[in-house]
Amino acid sequence: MRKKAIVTGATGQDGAYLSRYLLSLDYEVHCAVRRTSAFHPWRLQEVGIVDRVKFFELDLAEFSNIHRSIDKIRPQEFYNLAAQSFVGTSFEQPIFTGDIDGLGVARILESIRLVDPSIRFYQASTSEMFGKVQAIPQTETTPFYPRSPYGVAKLYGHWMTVNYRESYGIHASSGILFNHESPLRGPEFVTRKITIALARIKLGLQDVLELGNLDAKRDWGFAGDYVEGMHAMLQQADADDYVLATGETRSVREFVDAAAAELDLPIEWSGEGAQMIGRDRDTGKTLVKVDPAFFRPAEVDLLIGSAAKAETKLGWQRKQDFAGLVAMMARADYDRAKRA
Ligand code: NDP
Ligand code: GDR
Repeated sequence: MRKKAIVTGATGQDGAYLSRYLLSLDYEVHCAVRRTSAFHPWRLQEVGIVDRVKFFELDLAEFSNIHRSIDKIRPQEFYNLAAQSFVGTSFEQPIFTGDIDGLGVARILESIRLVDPSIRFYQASTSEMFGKVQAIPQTETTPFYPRSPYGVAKLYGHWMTVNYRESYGIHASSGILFNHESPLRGPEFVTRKITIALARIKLGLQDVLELGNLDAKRDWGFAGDYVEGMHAMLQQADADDYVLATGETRSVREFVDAAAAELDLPIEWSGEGAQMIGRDRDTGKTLVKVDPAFFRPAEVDLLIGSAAKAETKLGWQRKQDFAGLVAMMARADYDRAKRA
């Protein structure tokens, strides 16, 4: 019999890659989508699976909806990828973010406990829980210190996952994933914002790229690699928590440099902090400048993870390196901008 999986957040970046991966393993994939005035499963279309998954309506704000869906579908595995996932917005919508990213997890776990405690559960936890980092690199045992309403809400979801595992024996795992990107990344996140803007600048469709904190450092991997780790966590005899990361960290400015080089737009930097400017080395034209509007009330300055436990216990390995990831994203956005 085919295994059934529910994937929430299926219309998001990870949802598309995970659904495609589960289909490749012959799962019956039930994609949860929330009702909107216009249904746009563009990522599922881009990965070529929109006709191969089953859709059903689900909102993490509604307990009865979650409970009934689990009861009706009766999956063996439940992947919770749904979230208000943009850290910047969480400062503007802290209560909504807490409801979906925190309490939403409790609603699912409670439904699983009531309907069928043998359903295996994956929670999309995050390196944002480390926030003001207490150790370098960060591992499963590094103390948490979230720096945004998003990080705080995700920490509640993480501890509820641990608690339901320890209290009720539910096979509930928490993947503490560091930033992972792709050509399917939302355009508001810094990597995709950079590749979209530089592609447009290269084609003469835009003048300048405006960014916030250029010194922030992230551990950036490829989303396609990370969804394989999510699945591996649910195949273990025992549930547990795992960090997925590359073990390398780069600044936002380094990401800009790598994407610009890929598009043959060499950048020369001058100034410091909020005064920093990136100019075209050949023409002197300003290509990148800082806009304080993109700074956050509290920042996570340096994230770098160790995936040693996942590598040893799950046999997980990331395949895509930083240069390959940036090139893939820059090329995809250049081709998209040319077609538009
Ligand atoms: P996206 O922002 O691309 O996708 C988020 C998904 O959640 C979308 O499908 C969205 O639906 C859905 N969603 C939002 N609110 C609700 C709700 N109330 N009810 C049901 N669905 C909802 O995120 P990613 O794919 O990048 O990330 C997946 C998960 O992993 C998220 O939980 C994120 O917080 C977490 N994470 C991501 C990391 C990353 O670097 N990408 C790193 C660590 C954790 P809609 O399309 O309708 O908006
Ligand atoms: P992050 O991703 O907050 O790490 O959360 P984002 O790409 O938004 O920011 C990364 C870093 O870049 C700095 N930055 C900017 N960010 C944005 N969005 N726009 C800008 O113009 C800009 N300029 C500088 C930010 O300040 C930050 O330091 C992502 C999400 O996917 C979360 O859901 C996930 O949990 C974490 O990654 C791990």
